Amino acid sequence: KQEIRLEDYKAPVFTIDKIDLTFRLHDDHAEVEARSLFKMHGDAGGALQLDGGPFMDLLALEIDGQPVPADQFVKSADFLQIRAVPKTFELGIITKVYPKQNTRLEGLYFSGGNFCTQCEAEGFRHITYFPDRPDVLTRYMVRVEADKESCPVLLSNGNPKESGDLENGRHFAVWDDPHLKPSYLFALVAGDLACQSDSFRTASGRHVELNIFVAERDLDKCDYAMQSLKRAMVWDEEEYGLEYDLDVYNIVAVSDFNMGAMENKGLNVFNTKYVLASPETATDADFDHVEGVIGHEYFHNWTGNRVTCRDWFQLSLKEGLTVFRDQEFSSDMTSRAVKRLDDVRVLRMLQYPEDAGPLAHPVRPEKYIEINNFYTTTVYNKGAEVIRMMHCIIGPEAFRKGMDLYFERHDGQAATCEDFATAMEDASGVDLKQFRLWYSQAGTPKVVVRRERDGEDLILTFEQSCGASPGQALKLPYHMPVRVGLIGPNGGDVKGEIEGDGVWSSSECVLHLRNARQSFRFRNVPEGTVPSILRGFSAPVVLDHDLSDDELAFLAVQDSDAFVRWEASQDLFSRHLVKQVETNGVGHLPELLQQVFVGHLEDKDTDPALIAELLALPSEIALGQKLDVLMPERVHVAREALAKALAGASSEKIIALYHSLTAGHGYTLDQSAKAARRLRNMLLTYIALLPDGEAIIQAHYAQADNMTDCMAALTLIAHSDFAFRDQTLADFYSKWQKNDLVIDKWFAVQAQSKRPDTVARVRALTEHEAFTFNNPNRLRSLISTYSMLNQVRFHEKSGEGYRFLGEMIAKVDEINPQTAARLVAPLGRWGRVEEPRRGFMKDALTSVLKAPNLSDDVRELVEKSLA
Ligand code: HT7
Ligand code: ZN
Repeated sequence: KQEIRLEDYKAPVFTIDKIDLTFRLHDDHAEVEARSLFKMHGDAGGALQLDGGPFMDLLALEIDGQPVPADQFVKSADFLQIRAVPKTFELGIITKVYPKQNTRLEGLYFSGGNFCTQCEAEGFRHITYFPDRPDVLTRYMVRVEADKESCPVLLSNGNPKESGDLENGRHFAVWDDPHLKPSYLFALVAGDLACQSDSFRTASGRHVELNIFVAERDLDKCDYAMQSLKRAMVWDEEEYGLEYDLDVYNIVAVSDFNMGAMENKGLNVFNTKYVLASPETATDADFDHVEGVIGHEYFHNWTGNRVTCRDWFQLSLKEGLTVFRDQEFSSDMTSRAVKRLDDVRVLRMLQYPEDAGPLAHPVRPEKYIEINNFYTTTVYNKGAEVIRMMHCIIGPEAFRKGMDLYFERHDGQAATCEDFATAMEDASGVDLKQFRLWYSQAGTPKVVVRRERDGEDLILTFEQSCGASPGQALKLPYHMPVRVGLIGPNGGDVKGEIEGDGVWSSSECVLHLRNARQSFRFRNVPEGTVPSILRGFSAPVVLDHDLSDDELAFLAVQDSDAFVRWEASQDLFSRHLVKQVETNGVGHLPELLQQVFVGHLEDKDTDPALIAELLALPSEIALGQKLDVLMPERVHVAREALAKALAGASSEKIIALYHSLTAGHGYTLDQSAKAARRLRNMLLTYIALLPDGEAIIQAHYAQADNMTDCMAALTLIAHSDFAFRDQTLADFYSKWQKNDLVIDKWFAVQAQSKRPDTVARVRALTEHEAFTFNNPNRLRSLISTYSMLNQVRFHEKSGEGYRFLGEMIAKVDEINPQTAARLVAPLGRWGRVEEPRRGFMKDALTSVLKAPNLSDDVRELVEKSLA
């Protein structure tokens, strides 16, 4: 495959006025008839080139009803070229495809007894020959024909138009989508599905039928998704004035899916993981994810569908913006403070390593070989941070005006990131020229802040820098918003008159950093005032400050900003742990750490969900990132030792708080009940380290009446040497073996175990009767959990973890290249470790390259990872 470059973008030469598609679905194949009205613009030398895939047969090709002679077209594995076409014409194509043989899960495939499609990014070309690019927008009319008994449900995009019976026990349905759309938003589903229905009336009075289609046995697990959908519809109307624009909103849940969900116009296809939820089978985090992903796909209807992307380099235009929108929705539905911590943690754990490694790329990449490899945490999560910074820089009112302007200008079009930034600029009057570097420069900037006193004044001096990334040696300084507050010696907010590029609003200010080095003077700041810097994590940077341990302890308790409180606690723990790791020490528990920890335990004024996060030690992965050289074993040992010391020093308080949270809490999904569970389950992680912890954990597991509590205990049991460990895991398996999503948890919990035998057990689990290489959820639950989340056991000094992952990548690649490619990243982090690990990691990558028939997807990432 050839590299595609942003700088080579050319507008399409052909547009399509409309397309009529007919799908004739059969047991072992599907026939697809496509009739499209083409119009040529400018001069294409008369030739028409269409994208196509290697897995379909061409049965017929006609122009204006006349067969195209064989010498007038050329067909290759990935295109079809017709030598000469008129200026306007109807193109008729019949193709034959094989859904049951499609294990790649793109194009038309079969999952759980149902036909379904996945066309983003380039799946439509595996259904028919077409200009499969997002800037070719057209009107779709789709007729689906299938056996009535095996496929009673026939769905496509848009509104239902017609349906009826055919001969031989078959039937049909016609769907009409009045909105222009690119081919990646096309969808079809046909099968035997049960349906939960509801309805919604939009602000302007449109009646919308809402349906969630699932397997009959899962019908009792759709309520939360339906309620979430209705909440999302209200939220988008209230926050952005955006209404739904069809008569039906259909959601289908399928169990074999490469990603989380897909925003096809009027017919979202979801991974079951983000639809199905009941208290017995889903954790509180699962419920939150269902709400977030349902919201995300719904919000795409405007940010992605009504305004789509001009080309795939602009992917973050829809994904970064829609993640920002789903984050804000979830913040409004749950706890804004805790949601922000969750999002920051994800960014640091997944995106920062990507941005620091061989696969680093800008939010708007400049080149790719396989676009599926660019559905990354950089495009999604850093992309959302870029939108969040714009929101912070221009303020919420101007941001809303900018969104209105963006829709006014680009509704029905395929737009660019530049169009979005221009709309924000025009709406606010703020110059975002320098800010645009966030789209084009890769890497996580580092910001060093130092303090000086000058009489009554406090001066903060910031220095920003950003290390080299692949293909980008030197970086220019970014425009970044840094939210700052000042906490006076008595714990209250101080407001110091500011000199420099910053604006106060109520108790804090936004500093605009634009230079490599820049100072801000705050006038009349009382002695003993502590600055609270980067509130709300207002820019995705690594901050280096000069606050003392005492000052951190002060902020951890006193700051009115939840993010800085949490960050100060984390910094305090990290400082101690990094020292332990670097000196290979097992020193005493510092008094200050214990005081802060107890302060959090005794805090009765803060949301218990936030307390849970304040009590958490930095993860092994977060600690690893603070080291120049990753020492996974030492990190693990030091962290366990600190946790044990903290638990031991406050055992009575921990156990008392744990029991107080048990009392009086029946299971509900209220925010307060969820918060109590979060805190109680965090306390349980400390209890596990106490001498009498085993009994409490066993009781916790036995008494759990919901999956949140059950998994909290099972995770600790899986880590442990408890005598009942293996039996508990076996019982769990036999209880839940018919529920795929719960069995995914069973695999994941074992993959996360810190026990020394984990790598052997994970390998053995690939032979388990419930393991399959064909289902992406199952693969992720075992292999990604192990290699991405279990730092100490993945980085076994023997290199066994790396060899295992290399073998898995090659094996999965034969079945599903997209999913295989998503397993590669952990092996690319060899620059962070020393020999012999480094050599073992490179060996594992090299062995993947030797696999016969390696896909472009995997090859692109492995080659970059070795570079
Ligand atoms: N926009 C959707 C992307 C997606 C996808 C991409 C490549 C391969 C398979 C895929 N399934 C879904 C998901 C989203 O961001 O909403
Ligand atoms: Zn998305």
